[in-house]
Amino acid sequence: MKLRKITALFSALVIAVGLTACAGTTTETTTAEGTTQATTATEATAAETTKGSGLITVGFAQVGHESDWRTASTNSVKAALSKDNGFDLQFVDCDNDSAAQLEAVRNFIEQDVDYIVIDPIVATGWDTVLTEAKDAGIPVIVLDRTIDDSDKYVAWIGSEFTNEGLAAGAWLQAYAELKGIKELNILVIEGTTGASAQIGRTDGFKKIADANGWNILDSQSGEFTQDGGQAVMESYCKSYEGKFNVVVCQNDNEAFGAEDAMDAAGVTYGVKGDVILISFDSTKAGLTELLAGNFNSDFQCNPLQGPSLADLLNKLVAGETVDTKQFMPETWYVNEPDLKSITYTNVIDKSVTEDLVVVTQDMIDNAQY
Ligand code: GZL
Repeated sequence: MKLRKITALFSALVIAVGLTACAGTTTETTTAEGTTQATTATEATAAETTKGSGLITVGFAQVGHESDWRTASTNSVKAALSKDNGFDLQFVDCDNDSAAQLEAVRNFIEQDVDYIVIDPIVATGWDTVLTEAKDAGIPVIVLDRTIDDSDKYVAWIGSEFTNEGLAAGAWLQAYAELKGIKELNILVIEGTTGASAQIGRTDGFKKIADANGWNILDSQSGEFTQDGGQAVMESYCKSYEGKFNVVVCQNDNEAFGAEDAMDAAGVTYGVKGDVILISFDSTKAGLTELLAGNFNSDFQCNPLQGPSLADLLNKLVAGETVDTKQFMPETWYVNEPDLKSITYTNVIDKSVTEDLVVVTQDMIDNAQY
């Protein structure tokens, strides 16, 4: 059995025990001039809390349960918004179904919850229901993925996905130069079509691919799932046999599926293989594959947003000003020590140099998801 499958089993047992993990959050507000530490006023006013229960009622419409990352996100929010912490959490798993997610939000409005939290499956189609929430006087907070066609929400906590894609491209450029790889023929397994994570990672990586004249042979959605990643990679192995030397998976679960497909097709990958394998999320199972040399790099996307969400809600209840944008701290993990950092131009046109971290067993043992 693959190392990661054993680890995944262990991790599932550990999570089942109900470990709660709280990662710190770097609070930054990105402005046209750059990233600054700032507290930004918000229009939101403190909602009456409790509805008589003494608890803050929060309706959370979660994407689904498609990946290890999503499980960690759900566990982080449930642990932080517990009754002991003063919350009555109404949780809905929307199973990657946008219609179900809109219905869940409308039900929260009907229930007259104090706050609504949304992790939007896709980035568009939100303005109508957010207008309904605003008209009902219910503040909305967006978590993780972004809403790109409406600003009717109080705050957002998550990651800069385009930067994640740019970082992966910048690493591949430096890695190829270091290894003397002149020609890059790339296959991409995208996340859920229309999700801001899929859009950002695709756009960011493609910007660097285009600048370097790399050949992206194909780019199809694996829905952020292991089955999806395996199905797409099986098709790729047939259509592009012997023609590719890089696979980019937009999350670890797709990469696990891609590994299984390449194993079956006799394609070698990772540090000692013919194909460079790049992933995102940096879950415990993903970092285990990275340490084993099956992945070449893994770009973290931090799901542990629960504590920051609870802090934000408590500030809103108290009528305090809050940060309207909070970015999660993230690390770019690699297997080999040769490259120490990467430099690229980020989404606000700033040249940034960011460290690369060589994964260790100790990091995996202490990983929080
Ligand atoms: C990204 C998040 C993505 C993860 C996937 O912030 O929305 O969705 O990268 C998850 O693992 O399914």
